[in-house]
Amino acid sequence: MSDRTPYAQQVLAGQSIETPSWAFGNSGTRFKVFAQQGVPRDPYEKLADAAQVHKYTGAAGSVALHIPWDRVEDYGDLARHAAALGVRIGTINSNTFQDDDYMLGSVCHPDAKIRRKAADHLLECVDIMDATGSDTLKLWFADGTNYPGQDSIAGRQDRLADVLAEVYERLGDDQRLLLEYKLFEPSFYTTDVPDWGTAYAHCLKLGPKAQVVIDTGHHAPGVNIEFIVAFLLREGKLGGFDFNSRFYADDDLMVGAADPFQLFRILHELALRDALLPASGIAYMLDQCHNIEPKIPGQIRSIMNVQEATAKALLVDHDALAAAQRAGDVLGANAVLMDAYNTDVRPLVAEVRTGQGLAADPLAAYAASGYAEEIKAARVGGSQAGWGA
Ligand code: PSV
Ligand code: MN
Repeated sequence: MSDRTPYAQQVLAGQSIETPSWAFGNSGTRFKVFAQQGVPRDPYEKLADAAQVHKYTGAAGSVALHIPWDRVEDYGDLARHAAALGVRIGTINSNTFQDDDYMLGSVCHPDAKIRRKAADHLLECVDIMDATGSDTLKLWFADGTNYPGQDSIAGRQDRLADVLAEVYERLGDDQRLLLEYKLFEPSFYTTDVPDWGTAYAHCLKLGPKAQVVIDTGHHAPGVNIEFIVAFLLREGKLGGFDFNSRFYADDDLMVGAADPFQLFRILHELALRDALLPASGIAYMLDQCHNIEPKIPGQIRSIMNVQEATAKALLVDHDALAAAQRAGDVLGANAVLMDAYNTDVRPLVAEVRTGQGLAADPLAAYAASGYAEEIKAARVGGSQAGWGA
């Protein structure tokens, strides 16, 4: 065992990764949404499932909501329900992409009435933050165009800036907004927030309560995400992550499934700056859809993947790395990283769990609990939650 093991175990014990409420509902592609048995019918049942992920991992104590998918009568009541289950409401995610009015965009739409509607939705999300105790608003805009000449590229930036400024003004002292970028989809010619630079420029103008969120599936193939992490972290503008993995585009597969080495490299940049714990202010979240795998185990597996990549990142010997870098020892520096990456950290992470009174294997413990059978039997009738594609 490396002498960084106790430190790694201490950080892992305090790590927190938010689960997305929508991961528990049915999802799919534009070709087919496959329904699964036992899927939640409402946000209350989604929180119950999310609480299971926390129960077996000890690391998923907050749950992201997506409005209007998680719209309820009484948000205070929903927050109390979460607390009774041992979890809390995390980020509030807006949705300005599933209304016919948004065909040509939302906050960047050429028609002021549609922009007003979208802005009002974002303000409603801040009201929901007030009611649930959430401190983070997460904004992703599907806005963009499909054809050259369709709309003014610069004009759309002006409209975006205006709405963002209005929402920023509405935030309370302890609240912030995270702006998410995405290369393309659903727009194919221009996207109004396509990359971290655009998101960063808007956040910089807005002020300290605006930061960038990195969804790991939102880049062109081959983009060096850890560079973006290092840059934003240095600038104090890294607000959080939507973790998932991709083989082609925005696949929303389980984090660490496609490229565990990339996840390690990202987490290494965060470990270098001691930014892995909640005190760093970075919101670590999953943003995934489990189209063909069972949802609760899919989330548990994802948390485990993040924990294992984190453990490897924490084992990197920073002193040896810095010494090799100073000496210009290219191979030596690379070897320090690879030694950590190639360590089997599963026993270390299991020890953290047992130290917290949890089972060493969360997936086995969940399977043995009978919860999956229980919800299949109980959740009959009603309409299953889904993201409505
Ligand atoms: C967009 O693709 C995105 O990553 C945003 O975070 C949305 O809120 C989320 O997916 C919905 O699944
Ligand atoms: Mn996302």
